Amino acid sequence: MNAQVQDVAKPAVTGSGTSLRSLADWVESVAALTRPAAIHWCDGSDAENAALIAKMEADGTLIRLNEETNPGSWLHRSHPDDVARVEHLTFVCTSEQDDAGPNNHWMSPADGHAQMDALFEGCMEGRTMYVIPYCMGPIESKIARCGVEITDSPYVVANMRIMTRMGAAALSRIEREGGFVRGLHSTGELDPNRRFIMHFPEELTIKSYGSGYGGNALLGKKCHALRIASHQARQEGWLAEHMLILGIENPQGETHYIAAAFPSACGKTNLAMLIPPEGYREKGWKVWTIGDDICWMRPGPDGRLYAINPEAGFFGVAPGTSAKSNPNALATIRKNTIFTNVGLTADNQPWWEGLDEGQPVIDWRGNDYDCSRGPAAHPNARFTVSAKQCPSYSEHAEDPTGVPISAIVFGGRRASLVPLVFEARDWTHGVLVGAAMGSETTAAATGQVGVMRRDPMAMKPFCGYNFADYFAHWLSFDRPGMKLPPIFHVNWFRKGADGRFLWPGFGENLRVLEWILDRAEGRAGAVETPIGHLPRADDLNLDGLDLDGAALQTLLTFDRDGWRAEFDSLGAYLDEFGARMPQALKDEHGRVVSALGR
Ligand code: SAT
Ligand code: MN
Repeated sequence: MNAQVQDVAKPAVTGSGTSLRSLADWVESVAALTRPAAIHWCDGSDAENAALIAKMEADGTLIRLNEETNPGSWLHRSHPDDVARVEHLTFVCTSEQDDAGPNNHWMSPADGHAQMDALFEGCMEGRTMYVIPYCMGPIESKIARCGVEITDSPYVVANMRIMTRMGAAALSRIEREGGFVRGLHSTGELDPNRRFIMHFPEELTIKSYGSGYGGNALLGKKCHALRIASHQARQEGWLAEHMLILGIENPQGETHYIAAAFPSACGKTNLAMLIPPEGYREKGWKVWTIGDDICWMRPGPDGRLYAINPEAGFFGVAPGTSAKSNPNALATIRKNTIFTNVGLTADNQPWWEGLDEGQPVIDWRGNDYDCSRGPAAHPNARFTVSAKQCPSYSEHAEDPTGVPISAIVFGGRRASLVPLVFEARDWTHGVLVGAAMGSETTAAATGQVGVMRRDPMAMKPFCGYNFADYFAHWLSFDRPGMKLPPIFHVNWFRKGADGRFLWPGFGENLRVLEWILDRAEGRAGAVETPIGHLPRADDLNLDGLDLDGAALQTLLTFDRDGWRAEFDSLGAYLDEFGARMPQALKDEHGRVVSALGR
């Protein structure tokens, strides 16, 4: 009788299994805790994906979209309470609270594990547990790193297959290397009161419960490639950053690469896929996409920083994506795309606010669309799609050595004060410019939208350790033998008195990027101010741009009084980190404050 009960309880196993003892033991221990009905080792094959998709279509997790207009594409409607990252439920569990810093929610590792393991206990009963080996970065790249995510969500498996190099090749690398980041995920009951995203950087471990949303559930993305990787990067001398990477090819055929940090839902995907304005296109300018969200950079033998995109796909914001804002994205998502929380047209095409054509008849919750009840698509509705489908995807995106970075750009969403662009005087000043970043909050995280907050280097939600140590790590790159790129700050979001954006943005941003690259080459002019070097109107190529003189004036003005107040508030922010804040950064702050005068 007993033997029979044990037989029934033992989960059926499908897929390869592993020869790596530490991985096999971990999977076994997770199964003992979560008690799934079955275990499947994912190989990433087309057949496996087709079977998962069929299962999800049958149970309503995925809804087939119009096969003619959107072949191979699906709609997923998440639970209405599970539509964004949950920063208030995201923890970094380090032995010492100070190692996580005031920028993170902290719990002791023992308490974190106890709390999570209580949630995971028996949570996969009746479900299949999927084991997903994945690689962040080109599979042959030394800069790439591997992880294994265990999840009970087939939606997560399908998304991880697009967003990472997932399956057999990753498993072979893991078995060869022996080490990997451990991620355990369950959608649980999708109850916001039983939802936590916990990181244990010292153990290279992630535990996530109660959400199926991208940033909370696709553990290769923010949890691994930023929070855990930032910790690894600090130990090993590299940088894991919330940055897009793009290549700009000039008419001479030379391509220079820029890494740019912006907070979530501030246009990283649009900038990474930029289409040059007509005048530039005619002359032969081209823009190449390497990545739209995450950048891993490390010094090469020549002292330059080399970057890879650890991801293999885009998890982009759908609303606002249009033929004007991002035609490359529209072309990318025409097939084989998973849409989450968009609306539907009468003929089953995906629809979101800002799309130029079509009419919604069903909203993201699955109700008849009624504009008085809010938008058709959730403001944080997303598409998941392979980067390979992007018309501007760079052939160098798969280079194992990465691409050399010629300029680093920081940018926030700032309605006032912050000019269109300025250049930091040197690396230390540039680190201060990154630390000073502020931005208005967006729908990518739950909570109020449009509130200004400090978001250093766009890493506030993603740095897996104390920001004071993070700034010190950035400063440490300025050493003999390094050929560091210049650092810039941009603001596409400045508004006039009438509340309208002053800068046209989108493709026209190339004008600013051209100035940035010319500065990097020592070719473009600027005026020096206490906050850095600003272009004069003559220093920018504004040919063919219809921009009113007063708007341009505002965009390029340095407002001394406004910056004094900004630097007072920045000083108070840096002080929150106490003695751990590097003196060099405080000194740099002091230098700018005295240059601003009283
Ligand atoms: O939700 S994600 O974290 O994956 C995207 C984002 O907010 O940047
Ligand atoms: Mn992001």
